[in-house]
Amino acid sequence: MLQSLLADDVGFASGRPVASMSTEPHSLGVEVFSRSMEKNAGRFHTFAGSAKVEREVIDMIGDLLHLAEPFGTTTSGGTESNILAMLSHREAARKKTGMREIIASKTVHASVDKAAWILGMKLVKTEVDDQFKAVPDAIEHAIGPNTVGIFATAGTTYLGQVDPIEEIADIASKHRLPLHIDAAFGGFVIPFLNDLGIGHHAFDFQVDGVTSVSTDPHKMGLGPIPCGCILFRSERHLKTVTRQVPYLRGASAFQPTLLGTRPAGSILGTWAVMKHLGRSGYRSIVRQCMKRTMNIKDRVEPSSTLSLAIQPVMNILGIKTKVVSLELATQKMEDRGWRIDLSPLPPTMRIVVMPHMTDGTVNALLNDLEEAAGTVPSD
Ligand code: 0PR
Repeated sequence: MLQSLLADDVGFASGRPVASMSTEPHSLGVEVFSRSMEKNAGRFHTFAGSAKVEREVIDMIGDLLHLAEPFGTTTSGGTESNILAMLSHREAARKKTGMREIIASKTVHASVDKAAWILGMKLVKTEVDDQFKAVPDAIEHAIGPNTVGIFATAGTTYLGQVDPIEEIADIASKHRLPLHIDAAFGGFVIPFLNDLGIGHHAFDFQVDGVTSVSTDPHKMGLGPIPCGCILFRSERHLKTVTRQVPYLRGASAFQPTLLGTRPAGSILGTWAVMKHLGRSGYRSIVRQCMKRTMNIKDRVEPSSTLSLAIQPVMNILGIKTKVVSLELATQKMEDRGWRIDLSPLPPTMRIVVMPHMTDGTVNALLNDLEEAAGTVPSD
């Protein structure tokens, strides 16, 4: 019965999901997770070994993001991390009265809107430039007496763009505001782009003024879902989001997560995948994804029916149509079995070139894209 119910799922092995930020998790992570189903990361007193492993995951991610002594936690993903980051901004400014405000550009992920909604805060959205990057001047202009923090993105959901983090960090420091970087996707991509010489972006704790960074092993880290991570530069910030659970003992008594009971297995799986792949493993995965991203770019650019919204910064592309409407072309792609997104800003078909996309998939995708975008509307 279950198998027949699941017949409608479009798995990564089919190559059809082309706008997902997650992928088939590395088999080692799956193996470790499947052996660890009973383990609860909300009870680290009982699962003290798992707590040590979580600490090592945090340290490894700290190493990746240039923070020698990270204070943080694993989370269920980018949404929870953004909620925690915003909570830390709110709690650090408890003395401020009135509606507390967070500033972020329009391209910030939907989970930041959700965080503001949950936390009873106001999200003030600022303009982006013609490359869909946050505009530092607009952010500075939006700062007012109720502002308690700033969010910027390294690897935007729609286009994989990186905001000008250094300039935004200068503004945050000048106004003594905390700055959170949402690198849910980019955190496991940008360090390797830097290694490969494909682009250089300072986006993490290397930049003075950045107070927290989140990144998700369950996206380009190839870890099993759910595994996100948020790191704070100082213990003070982590403490602002930590609550005591009175009846629990030892390590479980102080919880910085939104969740109580949560799987330790995906954290353990992530540890195994990170140890196994190492920097060189991730670097070759990113190299491969970027090669395929450039293959798509090379076919779209000269096309008479398709165009790119911006030059790809990482393995995410926003594709526009020139003849038929974007909605129609996207629907045709869906009808052909592709699982693709329609982004609003700018209006584009969104493609995320994850490791499950092979050269064959890319070729088939482009053939279908050219056909879907090439039919005149009256056909
Ligand atoms: N930050 C950025 C920049 C993201 O792209 C995403 C994920 C998140 C945070 C949230 O991460 P989690 O899904 O791990 O909580 N964006 C995904 C995507 O666009 C999935 C998604 C989509 C999540 C819509 C929430 C949502 O409301 O593929």
